[in-house]
Amino acid sequence: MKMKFFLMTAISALALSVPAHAAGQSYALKDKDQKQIGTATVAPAHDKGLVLTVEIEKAEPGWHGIHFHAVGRCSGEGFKDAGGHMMEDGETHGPHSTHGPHAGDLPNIWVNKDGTGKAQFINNDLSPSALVDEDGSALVLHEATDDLKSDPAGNAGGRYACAVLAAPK
Ligand SMILES: [Cu+2]
Ligand SMILES: [Zn+2]
Repeated sequence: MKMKFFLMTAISALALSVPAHAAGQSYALKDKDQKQIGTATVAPAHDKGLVLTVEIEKAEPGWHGIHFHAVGRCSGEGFKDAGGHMMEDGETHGPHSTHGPHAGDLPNIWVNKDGTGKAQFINNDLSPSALVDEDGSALVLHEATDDLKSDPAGNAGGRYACAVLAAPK
């Protein structure tokens, strides 16, 4: 059984146990009006993979899908230029699908009633260098909950915010 990712810490009540400024490279998550609604930080794991820290300042309360998308462009209607999820041939979406998850899939992130949310994720399928490929990569926060099984994108609704992690070469 593949154990691809783990939700480490998700709620602000645990904020004191999370480093205030995680080591790594930080990126602005911006909504369609180019307003920053949060920050994403990517750091290498010591052996393999990466640690992603997400801090949301303003989003709708509840669970939200979040994924690494295949193209480093936060443009187009609904950020469509970011493309689909980072994946290898034959992978389907979500840990509950037979051929899942995609390399770029992550657990949902919880946003509190006040619009803030924090989470840390480990992804052992992607290293920081894997994000810097020919067409770059982006992180996309969705409006709705990812059901972690519906191909190709977990029925996670529209794309609410986006961060370019690496621009296309
Ligand atoms: Cu997505
Ligand atoms: Zn996916």
